[in-house]
Amino acid sequence: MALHRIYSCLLLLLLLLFSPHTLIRCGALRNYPENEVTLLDSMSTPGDLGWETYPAEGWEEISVMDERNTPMRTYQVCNVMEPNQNNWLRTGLISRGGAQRIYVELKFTLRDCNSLPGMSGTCKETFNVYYHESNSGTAPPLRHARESQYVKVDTIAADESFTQTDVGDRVMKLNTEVRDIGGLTKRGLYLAFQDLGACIALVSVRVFYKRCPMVALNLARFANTVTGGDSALVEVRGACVEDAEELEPPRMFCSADGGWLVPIGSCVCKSGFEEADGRCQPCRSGFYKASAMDAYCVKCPPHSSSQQTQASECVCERGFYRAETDPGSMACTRPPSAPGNPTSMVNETAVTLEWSPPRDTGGRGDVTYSIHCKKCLGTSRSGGPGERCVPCGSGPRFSPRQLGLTQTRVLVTDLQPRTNYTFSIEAQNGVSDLSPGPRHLVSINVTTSQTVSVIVKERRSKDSITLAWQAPEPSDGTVVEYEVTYYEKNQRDQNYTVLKTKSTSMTVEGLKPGTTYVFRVRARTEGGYGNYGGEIELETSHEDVLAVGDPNQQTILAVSIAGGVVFFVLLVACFVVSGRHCGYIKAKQEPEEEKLQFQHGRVQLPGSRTYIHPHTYEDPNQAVRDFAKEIDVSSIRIERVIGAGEFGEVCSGRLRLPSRREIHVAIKSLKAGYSDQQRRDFLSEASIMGQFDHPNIIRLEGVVTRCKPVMIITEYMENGSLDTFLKKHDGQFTVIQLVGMMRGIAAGVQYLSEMNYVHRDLAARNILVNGNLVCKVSDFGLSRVLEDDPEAAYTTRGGKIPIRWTAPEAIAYRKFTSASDVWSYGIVMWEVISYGERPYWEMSNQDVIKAIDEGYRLPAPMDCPVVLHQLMLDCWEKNRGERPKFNQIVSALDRLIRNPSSLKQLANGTVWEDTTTPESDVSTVEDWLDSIKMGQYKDHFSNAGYVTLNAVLYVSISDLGKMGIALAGHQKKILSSIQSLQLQQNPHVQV
Ligand code: ACK
Repeated sequence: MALHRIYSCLLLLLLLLFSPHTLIRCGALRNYPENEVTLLDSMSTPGDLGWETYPAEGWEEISVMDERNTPMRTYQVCNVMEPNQNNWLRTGLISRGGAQRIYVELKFTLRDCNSLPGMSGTCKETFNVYYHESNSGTAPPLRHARESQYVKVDTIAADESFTQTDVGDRVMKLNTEVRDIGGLTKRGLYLAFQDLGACIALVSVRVFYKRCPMVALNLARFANTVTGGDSALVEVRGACVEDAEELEPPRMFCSADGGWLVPIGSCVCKSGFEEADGRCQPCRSGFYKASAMDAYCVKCPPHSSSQQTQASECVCERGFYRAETDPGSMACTRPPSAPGNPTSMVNETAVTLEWSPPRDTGGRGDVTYSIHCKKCLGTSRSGGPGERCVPCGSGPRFSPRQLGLTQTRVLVTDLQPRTNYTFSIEAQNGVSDLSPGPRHLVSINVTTSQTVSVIVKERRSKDSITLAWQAPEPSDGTVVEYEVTYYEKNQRDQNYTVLKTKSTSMTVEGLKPGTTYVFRVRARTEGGYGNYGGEIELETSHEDVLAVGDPNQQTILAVSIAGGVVFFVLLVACFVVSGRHCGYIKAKQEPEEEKLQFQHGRVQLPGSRTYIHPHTYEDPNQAVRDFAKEIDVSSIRIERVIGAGEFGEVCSGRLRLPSRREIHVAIKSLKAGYSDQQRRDFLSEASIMGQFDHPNIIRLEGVVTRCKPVMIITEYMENGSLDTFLKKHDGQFTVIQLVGMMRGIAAGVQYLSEMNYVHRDLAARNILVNGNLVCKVSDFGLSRVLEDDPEAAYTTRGGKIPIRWTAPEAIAYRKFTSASDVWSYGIVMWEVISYGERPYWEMSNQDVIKAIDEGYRLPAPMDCPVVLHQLMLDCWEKNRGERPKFNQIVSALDRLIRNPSSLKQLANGTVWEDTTTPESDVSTVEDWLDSIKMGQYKDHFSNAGYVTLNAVLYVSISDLGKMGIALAGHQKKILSSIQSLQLQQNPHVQV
């Protein structure tokens, strides 16, 4: 016993020998990541740690010096020679700082038992970590430590244990392991370390929690946020920075690993401020920003200025104005000058005034004109001395109007004859009313002349009327002639007749009997025509008026009807022609729609196979007969239930068809009490699946429809659906294996798209995985495709859509195409790389739609090669025409598989590090295992049949388990080396 103790002490000394070397490097690198808040760091604790130990001869606190000769404290134990070790070490109370989940980072060295001669089973290579939560600051004494009092965190094994040779070579084998402890509720906790007989130096213990560090984004500040207790996201409201206001409430999500995700909404700088370096800065003088929605301050417009900084508008110079409706960006303007060159043309008691626009419009385009009218009575002409002028009042009529004229012309009628008028024309614009200055007018004087006085009827007969009128009073000009105009009442627009005479009466002949005519008379003097002296309606006397309608009119009617019919026929023809034309153009623009038409019409494109929609069959049973083989129920043996579908159970079983070997199958059955519609929908999946034949599409074996229950039989996929499979094997595949899965799915959907089939519900849950990791697309059907999907949500337009997987155009207006399948495929890629993580985590569907619309895209999952994330982003192009086609996706993935080193560059900016540095020239499994110091597993590999390096490239973590390699550290090391082998070269790798 004493001998054992001495030997252990010797080993401990060996640990100490090279601990300082380690500590120097650890100590020098003590910079914590920004998103980690350290609660305890044994290396930064000054003086003794003074942790409690039990028993006394167990863990021991040791001082070592770092490179700056600062003493550092570590705990070591090395009772490897003595059996039944149970050595406890416990920290003081560690306050949890409000976090519900904390992380424990342990740095330690561990002695390889194999390198200690004669250890006969007492030596261990692991230790246990426990914790105890406490409000009071007391912990159960270690002397009586029981598992019910301390909760076990994990058993810790070393990735790197060291040997005697390592000690001699002073090769450092420092292990770092991190474990998390969730669901904490009490004030603090104690950590305890249990050694059962290993040789350990616990170099450093650091306890921290994660938070999303304070950031400013989109002019909003997000405070330090402690991450959620479970893996859920914490939604955080941002506060706008100074002088900014909310455009849409800024929000972000703090992820469990301390990263910010999915910014939604933003702030904008208030009016008078603009964004610079993530802050809002005031506009300089001479500049302004009118609205928060404007991006930047801009120079004041002409004739305005801002004397102060942070101006939201510029003030107009003297004499310049801004109308109420003028935007702030418009130059300040002034009233226009007076119009120019007024002219008049008098016609008896009417006058036409014309003028030219003002020389200066005041800088505006909204110049209008108003006419001011004055009537002057007196001896002298037009406004001269001795004349009395008064406003015209409401007598004269202005055409088109008196105020707000937009043309430079107006007709004034109903003036008094032989009267002097003064018309003043004023130009105005949008700021005229704002200017206190005098108005700018131009005036013109006008004198009116004479009108023929009232007409009277003298005589009438069946075909003539005699009129008489009085000559106008003597005026400036003598009457040259009179003009008599007449037309048949109500026919004015069609036909009127003008007659001339020098006399003051006239007989108009050739009129229709019993018909009313309208007559007007005006005089012409040397100065032009006067006004008409009113109208008179006169009727010729009656005679034999035709009883039936005018034959001409009948003809017109007949022609109209015939014309109408012809017109209608033409209209219909045009409509048909234009309809076809539109259809053609649309088909050209939307090749997918063109395809759809073909598929519904069951037209096969030459040289290609096209999927036939079961709805194109009048009898859906015929579609089932055409595409699915009827299987005799006696060939099927049901073994067990493996799940539940919408229509009934899913079972696994065996199918033995005559003269074929028995195969493993999945059997979906239709539960009792179904309706006809349900039966049709259920079987529609078979009539769709039965048309496909591709290694990455689930294969239909047949259907049972002649007896109950109705069944669909497909090939059996040992590993079930991809999402559950990935979650179950988190982190256990090499990136090449993951790319291989993606490639298979892409090849399957490429085949579907070539068959013109749009899946609409691509998601990891609808992909099945067989025993060889081959992924196959499943879940075909009609209405049930989405009804069946628990992820599908009702949209505002009705109908269910799996929002997180669906392209925006399909959500917004149901534009489902192969391009929208590409979008969903990108999401499936993300699911694969993140091992079944839920896309957009716990965000609500509404938030997802909004974030996508604002341009947000899912970030690269952990350890995701940059090329794969880029391919995902390409699949998520907003414009569906810019997304890659499935054949391009398959080729891209093939290139990656052929050239795995292109996967080394990770999206987080780092490069895949091969930590195991296998010999580059290894050619056998034995050499390879030796090169990574795992030679002890040679027999495990050869017994399991892995005799070539190529075969090793397929090994998964579950294979290692099956071989009997159980230590987590060793599994990790071997898999990581396999990944290196794959990534470094191997063009022959095929998954
Ligand atoms: O994730 P899972 O194990 O895989 O649970 C679901 C369940 O049935 C309901 O759909 C499983 N499943 C469906 N089709 C098959 C199949 N062809 N082979 C194996 N499992 C299947 C699916």
